[in-house]
Amino acid sequence: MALKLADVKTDLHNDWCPGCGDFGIEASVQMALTEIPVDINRVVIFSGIGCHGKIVHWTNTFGIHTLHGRLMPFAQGAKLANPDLEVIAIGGDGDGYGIGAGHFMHAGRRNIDMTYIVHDNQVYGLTKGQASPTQGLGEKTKSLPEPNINSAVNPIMLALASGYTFISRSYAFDSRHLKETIKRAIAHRGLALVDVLQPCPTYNDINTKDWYGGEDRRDEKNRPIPRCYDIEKTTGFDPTITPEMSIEEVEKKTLKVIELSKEWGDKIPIGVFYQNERVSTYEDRIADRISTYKQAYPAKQTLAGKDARPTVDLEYLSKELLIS
Ligand SMILES: Cc1ncc(C[n+]2csc(CCOP(=O)(O)OP(=O)(O)O)c2C)c(N)n1
Ligand code: SF4
Ligand SMILES: [Mg+2]
Repeated sequence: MALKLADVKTDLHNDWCPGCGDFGIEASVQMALTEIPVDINRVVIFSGIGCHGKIVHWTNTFGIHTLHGRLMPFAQGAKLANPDLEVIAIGGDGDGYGIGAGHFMHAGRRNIDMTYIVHDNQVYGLTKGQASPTQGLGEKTKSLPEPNINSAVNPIMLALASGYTFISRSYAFDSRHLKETIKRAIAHRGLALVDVLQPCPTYNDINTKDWYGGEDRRDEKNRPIPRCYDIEKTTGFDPTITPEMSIEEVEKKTLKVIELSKEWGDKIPIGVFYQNERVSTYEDRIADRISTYKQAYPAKQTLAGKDARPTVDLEYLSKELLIS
């Protein structure tokens, strides 16, 4: 039976600030869940620590609010223990590109079949607006005493260099685009990144809803000129890398992704930048070594007998691990 929006929302009190882009992301995640062919009892959302992390409290799926920067170890562990789950990791830009950057990078090398959505508001919202790794050099939001002394990381390039096989960007208040991007990320077989540009009206007074919407610049009919443009719709860009393509074609497309990822400011590309269908998933690589993995994965194995005693011989294990 198709799910309704009310089925995937909880009625807990929401304390995000009025006008926060987190609301747009929450609505798009929930709408996407009602439109994909998945048993909601198989969906698990993991979140990091930050304002974004509260999304698990307000979304009616299994949900685990993890530790700051440790979102990916939790989410990947669950998916490997039970590959039948639909795992969605939802983090912040500080959580994933800052303290959790090592996990962000190594997750790309594994290519586990799951989705990673990042609330990218260029600040550490929960801890009162310090510059996050995506805030540009020299920018001074109202919460910084001095302009930012560090230059920004580029999440699209970071993901490309790390091996993510689906790399996309969307905007929190373009709910149709974001919802469709999330659906495509979930459908992709492999690790999918959705970097979501998200206004934080409380601490980031530079990248505001008006700024993204282009209210500060107008065309001849006095209409705002939005900054975000859809790369696939406006330029006909096709992000897919198929197994049949030659190395030269793959290189050409990858260079185009790098070129697009550098655009920022007056024109900000959104959409799917890269979808590589040539790379095996980590689950496939394990199954190549352990032929029973997909049928008898760890979550299906008995850990304890009826007497609650472990079914594995722990004494043997501890002797094995003993360093003499
Ligand atoms: C190990 C650890 N270090 C630092 C903190 C403090 N802390 C909590 S949230 C946060 C930043 C959150 O920023 P981001 O991930 O961008 O999330 P946002 O609040 O912007 O959604 C920090 C530094 C913490 N909770 N745990
Ligand atoms: S501090 Fe910023 S990110 Fe956090 S809830 Fe408020 S507006 Fe949203
Ligand atoms: Mg943030």
